[in-house]
Amino acid sequence: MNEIALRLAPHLRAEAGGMGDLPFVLDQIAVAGKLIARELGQLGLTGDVNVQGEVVKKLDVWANDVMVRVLDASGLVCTLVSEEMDSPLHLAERCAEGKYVVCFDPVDGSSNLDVNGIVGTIFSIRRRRGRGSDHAAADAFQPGSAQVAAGYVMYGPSTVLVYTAGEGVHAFTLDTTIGEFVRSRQQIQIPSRGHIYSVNEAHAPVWPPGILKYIDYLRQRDPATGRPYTARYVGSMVADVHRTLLEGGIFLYPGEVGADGKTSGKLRLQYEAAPMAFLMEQAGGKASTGGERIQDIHPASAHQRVPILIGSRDDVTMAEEFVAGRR
Ligand code: FBP
Repeated sequence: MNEIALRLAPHLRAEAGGMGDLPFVLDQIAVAGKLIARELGQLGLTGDVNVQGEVVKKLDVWANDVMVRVLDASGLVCTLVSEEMDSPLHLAERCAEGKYVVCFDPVDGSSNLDVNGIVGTIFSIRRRRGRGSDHAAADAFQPGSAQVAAGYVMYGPSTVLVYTAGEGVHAFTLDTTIGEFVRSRQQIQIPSRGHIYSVNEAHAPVWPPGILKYIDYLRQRDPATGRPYTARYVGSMVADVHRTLLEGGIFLYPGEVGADGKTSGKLRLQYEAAPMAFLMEQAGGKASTGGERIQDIHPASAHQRVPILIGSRDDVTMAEEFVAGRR
């Protein structure tokens, strides 16, 4: 077995072909993942962080700083968009040479932190369109289809980095004995249909009627059509999408209808929906709002929210049929 080829960095270099210096940016994100994994490990040990809830919250900010520092240090990134930063951060001194825009959610699923649940870091990389700081604003708002790489680091029983650079989806598991991400899966393909649905059903009263009908359809008993599906929901998108990627089925965070005006769901396009959509499509799956392909949406703001249906191709297509009222 060729050990070298299994580590992330050499793997990225081996895959580098047409990726230019993108592997270096991905490797920097892996470094951030290791640092955040170590800090999460500390959290568990101290225990006092859980009691003082607001200390937990600091981890989002700390992880954001780590991501900013490692991406700045790459010298290749001009603009950063983060869940933890109100507006895009342009690293002016980097924009002369910096080729990339990185959107990220430093700690996704943060509500799981104080119960020692699974959280993750989600990232999405796009190439800059222009040179110099006057392009920086436009560069921060590109559709998902402009992504050159995307992925997540999942902090669970083991720390796993899953990414795509347009050549399939690969997974690396952190071997804490050598401090290296070692390849654990390559060319991941999602089953065309699954038997698990994942959604927060507490929001059902404000779901669009098509979603209500669809979930009801999945719960009906009909072995001939592989129903009923079973339900799984961690409440951390990284954990729920990771399971869906490996086992098939569908994860949904639908839009909501109601007096409170929240119509576009909760999850953010730039650093949650679009990167997961790129991954899922690369694995043979699908991701839409119920009507529109997530990757085609042009972001109007850094923190724009979108409804998302993501997972196995046949399951998402079926859900779209219900949303469109064709079933
Ligand atoms: P954060 O990035 O602020 O943690 O929010 C995103 C998220 O936690 C997702 O990971 C998860 O899928 C969703 O929100 C859970 O929302 P809800 O609690 O409404 O089910």
